[in-house]
Amino acid sequence: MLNLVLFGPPGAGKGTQSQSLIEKYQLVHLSTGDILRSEIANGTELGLEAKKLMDQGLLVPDEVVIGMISNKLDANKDAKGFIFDGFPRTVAQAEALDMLLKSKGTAISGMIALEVNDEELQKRLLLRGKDSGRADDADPEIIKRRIKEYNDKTAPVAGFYKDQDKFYSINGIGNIESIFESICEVIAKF
Ligand code: B4P
Repeated sequence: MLNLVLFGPPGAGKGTQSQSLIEKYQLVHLSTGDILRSEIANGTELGLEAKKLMDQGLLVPDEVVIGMISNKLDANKDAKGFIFDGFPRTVAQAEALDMLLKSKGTAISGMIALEVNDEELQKRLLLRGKDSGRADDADPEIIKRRIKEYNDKTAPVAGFYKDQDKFYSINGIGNIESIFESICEVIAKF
């Protein structure tokens, strides 16, 4: 099974690259951001709680996203593999994911981190904010807070996979196709 964690700060291109990866490798795409936005769109209780945090650029509690991922893994028992996009975002989420996959007799194949500097992230997210309707993309102060949340809580997740010898870093600046090729070269080494 190919189980890939796509990692990087907000706006690094995780969602963008996932689209091409799921097609090429026939993986099930698990984006916690997309799942949360669909809960919001459906007006569920979980969605209403998540929206308050997401609109401020803050992370949603670990137990909420871990529960969502567990349900999705159970719902896709015959998958060839998974691409985890935007998850795990904390070390507690990474530990929970390891346990969930172990209980299903599988494991993470590798983490690929897209490296993009803060200035480029700001530029990309504000550009998307012009027509995405996403409150968290519209305000430079909220974007700064998302980047701070990433540096404080999410960046340490890289160390978790480095310790397991599963960490690979890629330059996330440049054209989308050449970044995709670099990711495929890394996957070929798994
Ligand atoms: P997410 O939905 O995961 O999204 P993201 O961080 O905004 O972005 P991504 O890296 O996928 O960027 P994209 O490809 O779209 O998170 C949103 C919020 O949900 C979080 O802040 C948090 O509140 C909550 N959340 C989600 N998961 C959670 C978890 N596990 N735990 C707790 N809370 C969680 O690219 C961005 C833009 O850049 C696009 O417009 C794209 O077109 C452009 N772009 C991409 N690649 C480019 C390139 N190479 N060059 C130029 N532009 C590019």
